[in-house]
Amino acid sequence: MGLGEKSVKNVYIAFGSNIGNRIQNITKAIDLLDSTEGITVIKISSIYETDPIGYIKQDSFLNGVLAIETSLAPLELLEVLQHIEKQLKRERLIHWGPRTIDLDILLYNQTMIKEERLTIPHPRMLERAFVLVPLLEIESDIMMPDGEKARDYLTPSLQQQGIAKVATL
Ligand code: A4P
Ligand code: MG
Repeated sequence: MGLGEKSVKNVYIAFGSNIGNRIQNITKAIDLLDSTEGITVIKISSIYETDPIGYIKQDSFLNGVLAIETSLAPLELLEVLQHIEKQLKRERLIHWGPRTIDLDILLYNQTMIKEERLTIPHPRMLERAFVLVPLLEIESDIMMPDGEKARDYLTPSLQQQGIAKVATL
């Protein structure tokens, strides 16, 4: 790295949509991300149709995971993601409820962050097949900052969660 050059971080982002034209919401969000200065989309997982977890009286989701490279700091990246959510007219009516697009930071290099606005690794990522399956699809050897392999969390009971590959972009 030369003087003045910003270091590039490897970051994984989960996306999910369960309102409107879900594929179009996802494609738009990815295009907006990739056209943001300081962000390059490197890999996109398949798109999975998934049963809602948490608040279950809502339509099924399309979920997936992106690998990006970024020179942005964690909170700068969070702001970009929230701005894109806003541009796609996401309305927060019900916690864990329906959304046109949800963009969550899963991993930021091997950094651990616990701040009011941002927790990395994402606190629920290891309990959710709709996150783990696409993440492992694009990065099968991915490690958690505590040295565990993400793959070891994909237990048979987690694989019971309804999730099916439906498309590739
Ligand atoms: N925040 C803290 N850490 C992070 C992070 N690593 N990445 C804060 C992104 N944001 C982070 O999120 C609330 C606040 O979390 C943000 O203001 C940010 O400062 P939000 O997106 O506004 O609200 P939310 O989506 O209702 O909450 P959250 O935590 O994103 O919900 P989850 O845990 O992601 O659950 N079922 C299926 N099948 N597929 C889904 O995608 N998603 C949810 C949402 C529930 N059930 C689902 C799915
Ligand atoms: Mg979110």
